[in-house]
Amino acid sequence: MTDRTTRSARPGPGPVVVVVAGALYDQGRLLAARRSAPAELAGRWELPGGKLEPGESPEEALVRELREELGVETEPGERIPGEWPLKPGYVLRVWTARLLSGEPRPLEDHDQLRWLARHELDSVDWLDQDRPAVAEAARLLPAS
Ligand code: 523
Repeated sequence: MTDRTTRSARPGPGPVVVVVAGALYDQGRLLAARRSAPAELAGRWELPGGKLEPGESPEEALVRELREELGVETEPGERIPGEWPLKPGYVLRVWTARLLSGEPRPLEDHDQLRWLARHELDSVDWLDQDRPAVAEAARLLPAS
C-alpha cells in the first residue's frame, strides 16, 4: 500500500553539491594529485579541485581551488563531457585548464603531485570516480 503521508514527509534528495576538478595540462602532460585526506581517500590520486561555493561559477571555483591547493594561476578551458557521481548528493564535473604561471606545489589536501604523459596515466592509483574523467582528459594529450 502506498503511504502518501510518509512518502511526502520523507526528505527529498536536496540540491546536488557540485565538485569541480581540473584536467590541468602543461607540455603534453596531465597533472595528478595524491590526496592526503580524508583517511578513506588518502593515497589515491585525483584531478585537483573542490566544491563550488555559493555564487561561484564552476570556472571561478576551479581557478580558486587550483590557486589554494597548488599555488598556481590557471585558465579554464572546455568542460569535459560527462558528470560522475561521488558520495550521495555530490557530483564531479571536470574542466580542462591551462597552467598560466607558477609551479604546482601540494599546499593543501595533497601530499604529492605528478605530471603524467599519456603512457604514464596508469602508473597512479586514481580514485574510481576520477577514472572516466581521466580517460576523457587523456584524449587531449599527445601520443607518447
Ligand atoms: N572528489 C573526488 N574527485 C576529485 C575531487 C576534486 C574531489 O572524488 N577529483 C571528492 C572528494 C570529496 C569531495 O569530492 O569527497 C569534495 O572534494 P574536496 O574535499 O577536494 O573539496 P573541497 O576542497 O571543497 O573540500 P573542503 O576541504 O571541505 O573545503
